[in-house]
Amino acid sequence: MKAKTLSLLAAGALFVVSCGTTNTYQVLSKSNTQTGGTAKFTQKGNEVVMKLDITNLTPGIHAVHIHEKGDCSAADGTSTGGHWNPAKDDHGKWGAEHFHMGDIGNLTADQNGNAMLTFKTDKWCLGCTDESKNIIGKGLIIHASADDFHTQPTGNAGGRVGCVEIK
Ligand SMILES: [Cu+2]
Ligand SMILES: [Zn+2]
Repeated sequence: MKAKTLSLLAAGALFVVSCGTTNTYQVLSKSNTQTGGTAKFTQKGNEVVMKLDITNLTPGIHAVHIHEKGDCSAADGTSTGGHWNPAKDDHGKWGAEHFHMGDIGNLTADQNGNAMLTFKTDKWCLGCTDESKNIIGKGLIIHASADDFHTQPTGNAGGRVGCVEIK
């Protein structure tokens, strides 16, 4: 039984190596913070897996969104624009009746300011021709505060402390 599980895992790993494309980005600090870490995006078949490994956050809950522009040049991150929202829907919680395509949700930083999040969806793609799914050219933002999933159009998530140009 155990050997069978291991061989299945090995087969899965081979599939990832042969069929997955992973883009890894450094998280840029914004708004006079020391936010750092990495964001990895992997296309696996028709799904995108995002793995965030974030450092130097304030302990507690922080919103994570994909914003409409892959431009982290502004010191406060506002150059990324608003939430990526190709369907012109309302802001909300991912999977609820209304949400933006960039409404990933929240992550929690521990007492040392470290946070990890893995997120998987078939509603995104990496570089496909469907612009309602393509996240290349967009910006990932880590916020100072939590997303309340309610306030329009931002979730009242506060300033922008980390930024990634997804390119
Ligand atoms: Cu945001
Ligand atoms: Zn939103």
